[in-house]
Amino acid sequence: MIIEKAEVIVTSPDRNFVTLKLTTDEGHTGLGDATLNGRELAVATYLSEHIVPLLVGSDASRIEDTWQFLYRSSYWRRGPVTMASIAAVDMALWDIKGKAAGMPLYQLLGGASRRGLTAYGHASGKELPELFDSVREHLDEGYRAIRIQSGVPGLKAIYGIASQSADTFGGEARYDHEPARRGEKPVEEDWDTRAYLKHLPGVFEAVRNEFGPDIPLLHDGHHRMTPIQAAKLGKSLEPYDLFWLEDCTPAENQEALKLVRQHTTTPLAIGEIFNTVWDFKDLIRDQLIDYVRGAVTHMGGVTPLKKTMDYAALYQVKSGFHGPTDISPVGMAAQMHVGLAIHNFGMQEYMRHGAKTDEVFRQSFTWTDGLLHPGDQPGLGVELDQDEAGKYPYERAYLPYNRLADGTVHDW
Ligand code: KDG
Ligand code: MG
Repeated sequence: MIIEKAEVIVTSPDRNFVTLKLTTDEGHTGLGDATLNGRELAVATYLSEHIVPLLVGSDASRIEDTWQFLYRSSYWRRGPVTMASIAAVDMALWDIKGKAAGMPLYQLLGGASRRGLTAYGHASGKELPELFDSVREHLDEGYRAIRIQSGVPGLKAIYGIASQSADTFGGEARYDHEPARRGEKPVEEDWDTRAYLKHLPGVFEAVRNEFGPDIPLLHDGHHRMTPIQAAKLGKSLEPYDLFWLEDCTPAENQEALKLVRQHTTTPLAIGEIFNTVWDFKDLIRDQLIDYVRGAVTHMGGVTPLKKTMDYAALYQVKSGFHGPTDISPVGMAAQMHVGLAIHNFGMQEYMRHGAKTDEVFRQSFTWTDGLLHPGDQPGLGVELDQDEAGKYPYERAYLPYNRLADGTVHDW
């Protein structure tokens, strides 16, 4: 089974996506997601200039060997651009293998370990009434676990708050569809960690009082705290029984989590910007995290994500795969198959894509009673409508960034 054609497709229905499409001499096609939010063209170029020439003429059935070849032979390893590109190849080859075998990917990975994947949605609001409305909307949409993000008194704009995004962008941009905002320059937001630490426990207390003790609640600290601030937050949120506190400190300083762990039993999730199992190795071995936040698209594909989770299983660390809208429907499908197959599944993040995105990517997953299921189509279960994709050319977009009151750039 020889790869005859490799196409890199950039489309921007509700936001930018980069997709690799492989076609074999036997007529099978495979899709892979290579979207890197705000840096899409860097990956598209890496794919078309460096990877596509290596793929055409090679054996589509050799998934492990292709992965090792692309990872090791290039010498310059790792990093989000390289690993998103390798991920797209890996996903596309698994898609082809599934189609050739007539089986959904999860069957090739060992079959289903559960009926479906518990998924959490993103509730947010500048003030409590808006936040409560957003929680209710998510419950009505079937979510059984909810991430809580709130405005902070005195701060104008915080990443992750949907209503603020709608106000700022004339009611059109929704945070969930468009975290990387289209435009020539990134949007500047403001930040104050002391104000945030003072405010957030009260928000969780109010949410628990309103919605009761049972619903799993999550929160994303988005790398904004120092280790001792993160420890303080984890401790102050303990009465509200979080399912996880995500990215409490910047991910590159792994030592920081030792200090956080010494002070709090709030479960920790980290790794949405990690690229390989090496980024997770010490954190898992030293039991410094409870959930692996890697995404199939940024971790090099299905092959290394499955290996990472098998390693994590030795330490009772579970999955919490990153699932914002910048993971395309192709990437979401791939990690749903992995999540269904592994034993140590924890929780899947699920932000809905926009209507135009769903037209471009025809999907076969289901969302029933709070559970996602990738469906039983052979391969990943996603097809790309290239005519639809062609209607939406790339649009420049940047993620926002933060400055403190005195003008210092801060983690956002
Ligand atoms: O591209 C950046 C987003 O994917 C990220 O900020 C979303 O933090 C995020 C999350 O947890 O979904
Ligand atoms: Mg996050």
